[in-house]
Amino acid sequence: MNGAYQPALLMLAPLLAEHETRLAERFVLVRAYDADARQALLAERPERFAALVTNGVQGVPPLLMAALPKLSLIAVNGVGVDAIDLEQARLRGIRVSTTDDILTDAVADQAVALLLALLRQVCLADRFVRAGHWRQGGFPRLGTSLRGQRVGIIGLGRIGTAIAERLRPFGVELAYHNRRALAGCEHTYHDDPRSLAAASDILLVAAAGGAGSRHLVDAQVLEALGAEGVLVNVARGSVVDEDELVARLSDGRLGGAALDVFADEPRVPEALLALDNVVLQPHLGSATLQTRRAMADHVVRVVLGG
Ligand code: 8YV
Repeated sequence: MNGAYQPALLMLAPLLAEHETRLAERFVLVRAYDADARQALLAERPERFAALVTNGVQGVPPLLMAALPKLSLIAVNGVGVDAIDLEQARLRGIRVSTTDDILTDAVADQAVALLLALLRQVCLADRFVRAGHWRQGGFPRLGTSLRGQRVGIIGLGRIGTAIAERLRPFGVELAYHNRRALAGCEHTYHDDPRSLAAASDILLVAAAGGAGSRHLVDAQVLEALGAEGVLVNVARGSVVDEDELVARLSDGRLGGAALDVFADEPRVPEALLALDNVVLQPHLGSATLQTRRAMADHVVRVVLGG
């Protein structure tokens, strides 16, 4: 559209370059990835924006949403809507689109990868080899078998169910906690996360974030999981009381944790960095090329009105 009028599209998070190129054929892309850039763009005709692209973590700051009078579409490159003021969107008739089921497999794969990495000490042993310690003697600690473990899943939605399907062939016992029991579900239901944790060796968090699930995994749940228990979180850092988690991992009241998500990303509590009983990832649940391509394809389709 050389020279012709092009509407503006607000980008609060990037897409893959190939997808941004497709969007740039129809829109002037205005990128605002940090608070300063967002503040600056409000001074420049905020009524330009009828649509914006964001991701699950960035969401849309409520004040920014309020300052965009013509906004009618929020296209989320992800499934999480916990960082979006859905009530404001509803009242203003703003459509919020997500990538639905597209990332389910990738996040479920990541959960299993993290769990095995933790139990089999993959990252720790890798550090051992790189540091040259093997020449002084074999790896000093045995790992833990997954077979026979009791796995409790907090949040048996699409991703939680995909995790359960992957774990079944490993010969684990599966149980779950949701607000309500799922009709026809074969796994044991616990109406309270504490009782699930008490009956689990491994607690796996796959619940949606937001006010409703904030600190669902609190001190009592972690206490019930106990010194031999391990926590895996691929959902949102906010679902777990992170201070409690860090304190218990540090003094041995909790056995270990594999974490893809944190309460205040990209800040990771300093104390975790020195611990051997944790596996830490920079929020990579959906981060495969195939998945991110499929997610971005969907976002482009939605923004272009397909
Ligand atoms: C990514 C996620 O953070 O979908 C989500 O809610 O947390 C992740 O897939 C992100 O949205 C990828 O763009």
